[in-house]
Amino acid sequence: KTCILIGAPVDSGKRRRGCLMGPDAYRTAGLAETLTSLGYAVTDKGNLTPAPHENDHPEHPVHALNETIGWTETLSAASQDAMTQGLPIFLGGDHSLSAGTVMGAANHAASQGRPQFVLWLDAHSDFHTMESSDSGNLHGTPVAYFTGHGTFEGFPEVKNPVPQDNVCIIGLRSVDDAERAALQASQIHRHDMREIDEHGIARPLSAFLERVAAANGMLHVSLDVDFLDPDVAPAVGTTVPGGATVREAHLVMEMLHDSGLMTSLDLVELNPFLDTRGRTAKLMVDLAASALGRRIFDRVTRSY
Ligand code: DIR
Ligand code: MN
Ligand code: MN
Ligand code: MN
Repeated sequence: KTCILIGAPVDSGKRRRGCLMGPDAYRTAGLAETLTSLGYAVTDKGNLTPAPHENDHPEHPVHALNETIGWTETLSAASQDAMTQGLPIFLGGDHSLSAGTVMGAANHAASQGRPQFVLWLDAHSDFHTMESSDSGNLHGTPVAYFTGHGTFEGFPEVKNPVPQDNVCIIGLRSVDDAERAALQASQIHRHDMREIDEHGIARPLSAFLERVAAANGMLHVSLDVDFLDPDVAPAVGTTVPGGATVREAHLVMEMLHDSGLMTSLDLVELNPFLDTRGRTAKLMVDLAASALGRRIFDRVTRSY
């Protein structure tokens, strides 16, 4: 089995800079070596660049719109292509990159006649449209884009929108009024931190994985650094207290591995400029390792 590392130094999805350093931080933290030690063949495609695009106007209410459109074009093509070669792992880059990576995965799934599912691990739902976003930051919009919710003028057409019912968001604790209303009116499966506190993180994840398996679906996993508690993962521009613990996050990853369902993965929003001695980068690499089979002991029975 081959893992394909794709550097996506996208920094256009919000105003605070630094995510462009993410891919090299993952490399420095030993991602490729870790996956090799787990028995994978690893190909590193290096860092991509956005497709040619118009200059952005500094006064436009949507920040760096054209650059993000360029990235979406590049990444959707790269994602669709990599899906035919192995398991792509996108080294972000901010969360606007998932507009492209999920679209490419969904195009590939459609070509196989299989449904696409998305697991979104994030403090935020990223379900804004360009109209509903107060910040004008496109990293808050990819879920709306790839589900076909709202018009994304200038972006590539979404030919295979991911059905809302195939999207599961876990870790929510920062959702504004417009997003809450839109989410509640949608079929997206949403699990906030209170639900995790009350029932544990395994319950919503198992239910989702069973649905993916029953549908013979492809599963894209998008892991935002701010899913994690900022005490253990400080290197992100949008920290929100009360996030997932190290063990909750590893359990999600271990269950994903045991399920055998994950077909593509984003590691997003790491801002190495904000890290302390690489600890967030190292934790993200450790989580990727759990998702790809690192374990404490073998399990006799499947745990999902
Ligand atoms: C935030 C950004 N909700 C916004 N979202 C983040 O700009 O509307 N997503 N940080 O992970
Ligand atoms: Mn996000
Ligand atoms: Mn987030
Ligand atoms: Mn659900």
